[in-house]
Amino acid sequence: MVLLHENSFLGDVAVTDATGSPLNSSAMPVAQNPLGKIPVLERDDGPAIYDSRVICRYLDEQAGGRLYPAAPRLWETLTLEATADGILDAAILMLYETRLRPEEKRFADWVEGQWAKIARALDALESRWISHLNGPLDMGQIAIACALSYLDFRHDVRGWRNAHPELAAWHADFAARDSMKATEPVG
Ligand SMILES: N[C@@H](CCC(=O)N[C@@H](CS)C(=O)NCC(=O)O)C(=O)O
Repeated sequence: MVLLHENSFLGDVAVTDATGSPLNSSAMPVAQNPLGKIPVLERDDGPAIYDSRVICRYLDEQAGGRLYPAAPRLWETLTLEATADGILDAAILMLYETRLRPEEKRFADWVEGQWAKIARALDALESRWISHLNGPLDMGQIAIACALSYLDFRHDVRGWRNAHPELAAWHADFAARDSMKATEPVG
């Protein structure tokens, strides 16, 4: 959604809601994505495509392609996107553990193992990636900003900003963009 705002491409994509989980995929677009996950993008010119990274790259190309730079910077952009995706996957698994798993079956060490992945990723962003994050706008920055906003949304109690002041300052600036303000998570 942030990419659509940044590329002024909102009017070219119809957005529909879907909710579900590994315990209930009945409302998910499983015919379009056998993994039963959102987002999925249905296209007029080919089969449905899925996974945020695939969809974002496709939509950026359709919109004129300004959020994926040429190599060699591209490899950094894609690595940042993958880092954001990994943070989000771990954050969602933590949420499922407390929301979906019966209390007597919950495994605290496993949850901490997921948080440890996120914490290492945050450390890497703070120590190695600030200069890229401050460069020309790209999809890596958007993905990381969304992942950090998701941590605020679902795992605020972990206080990710405490040990990551430069990342926190970068995120504060980025979150003030119209595209981010228009797409803040609710619910
Ligand atoms: N790496 C995937 C992750 C997608 C994902 O986990 N989506 C969640 C959103 S809540 C979902 O659909 N979960 C349902 C499930 O895992 O069954 C992407 O970025 O598209």
